[in-house]
Order: sequence, then structure tokens, then C-alpha cells
Amino acid sequence: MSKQSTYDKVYSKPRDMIVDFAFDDAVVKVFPDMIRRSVPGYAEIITLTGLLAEQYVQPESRCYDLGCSLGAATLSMRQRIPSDCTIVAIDNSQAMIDTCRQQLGDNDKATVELYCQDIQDADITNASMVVLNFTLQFIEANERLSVLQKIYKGLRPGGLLVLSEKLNFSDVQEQQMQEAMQLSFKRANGYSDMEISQKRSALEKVLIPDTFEQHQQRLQTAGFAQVYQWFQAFNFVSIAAIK
Ligand code: GEK
Repeated sequence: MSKQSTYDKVYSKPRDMIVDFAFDDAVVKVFPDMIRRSVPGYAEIITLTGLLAEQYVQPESRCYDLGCSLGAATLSMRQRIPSDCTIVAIDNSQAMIDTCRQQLGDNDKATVELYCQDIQDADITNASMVVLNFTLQFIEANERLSVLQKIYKGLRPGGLLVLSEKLNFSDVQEQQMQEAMQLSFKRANGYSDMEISQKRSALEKVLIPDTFEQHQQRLQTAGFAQVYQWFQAFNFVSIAAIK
């Protein structure tokens, strides 16, 4: 989606020490390329998010894009929602927000408000759709339920949460199979084994995936009556939770 996106070489040179992954300037420059080549199904989820918005977004309500990065889901929603809605896009990386702002441009569609903020501190009100696209996995495990409870509270009845995540599997063989397939996906997209292994080390402590059962249970505990997995590509899924 970015006109400025360059080829991701962030982990292409051997590093003496791998520090924890951060959404800094180097990552922001290559982000659209990085996520497209690393997350199977990413482009489809973004496109289909627009269709979900068309179906679920209510007039004069708010849509939230939590952990918006460069605003891919925001742009997809903006194409298909009433112009009297507002999209609130939040990310705690200033570098992401600055580049996202440049990409949004002016237009006569729904207003987009952009905030550099931790989603744990964000207020959610009058929402009919909330997108958490590959972001909950970066929140401390014991803080995830309170984020979902806050979203549930801020949604109107009939409102939709789209939760996309990398998954773990409780079945050891399935875990091996799905991980191996993501590895093949990354190799097929031009990442070397060294890049894959250095990025994996950098993400180890910051991206902690749950199983589908953990997500389902947490969403139900937060109050969501309907929880459906609507998309899967190997170990990446998207869940629709309806209030
Ligand atoms: C997309 N949704 O293109 N508060 C706010 N932002 C956060 C937090 C937090 N606590 N933790 C991480 N982030 C996007 C892709 S990327 C997924 C989301 C990935 C932000 C972080 O700065 C980054 O921009 C985003 O969440 C995760 O549809 O890179 O795997």
C-alpha cells in the first residue's frame, strides 16, 4: 500500500547481538514489504476488512484501528463506511504515526484521527467496529483481557471486533506443520535462513502468540457472545467477535 515502501533487509546482515524487535525508523521504512512477505494472508485480511466494515459499521459511529502501523486497515475501512463516521487510528510508535499521517492524505471520506498512544490507555466509545490486526500479540499476556473488556464496553450492540493474530497450536504436530509452512512462505518470498532466524530471535520476547482456544475463551470472558474464526493462512488467523 505504501508508495515509499522499500525492500526489507533489516535482518540481512549478521548481527553480533540481537536486540528485541522494535517498530523504529528502520522497520517503518520497509514495513509494508516486511509484513506482506512475513504474514501469509495479510493482504487478503486487509482487503476483506473493508467488506466487514461495509457490513458492520453503523452511521455516526466510530471505527478504531488499534496498532494501526501505516494505516492499511484504516484505509480499507475508509473506502466503505459512511462519511459521517470517524476512524480513530492508534499506534505507540511515533515513526509509524508520522508515516501513516503522510499516507492518509486529504479526501472527502470519513475523518481519520491519528494518535501516538498505548492502546492500553485509549478510550473506546460509540464504536461499531474495532480492528486489532496483529497487535494484541505484542501486549503482555496478563493485560490482554482488560484490553478486550474495554473494547467490548466501547462497542455498540451488534458491533464487530476483528482480531487478527499469529497462533500457537496445542497439538505439537500441528504446531510443527504450521510453523514449517510459515517458514516456507518466508523463504519463497526471498528471506534467507539467516534473516529468518535473526528476526525470530528479535521477536522471541515481544511477540507471544496464544492458541485459538485461549483467544476464544478470553473473548467470551470479555462478554462477546459470537466468536468466529473467519480467516486462516497457516499459523495466522483472523477472528470476528460480535457484541
Ligand atoms: C496492519 N495493524 O498493517 N499500543 C499501541 N500500538 C502498539 C502497541 C501498544 N501497546 N504494541 C505494539 N503496537 C497493522 C499491523 S503491526 C504487526 C500491526 C506486526 C503497534 C506497533 O508499533 C506496530 O505498529 C503494530 O502495533 C503491530 O494491519 O508488525 O507484526
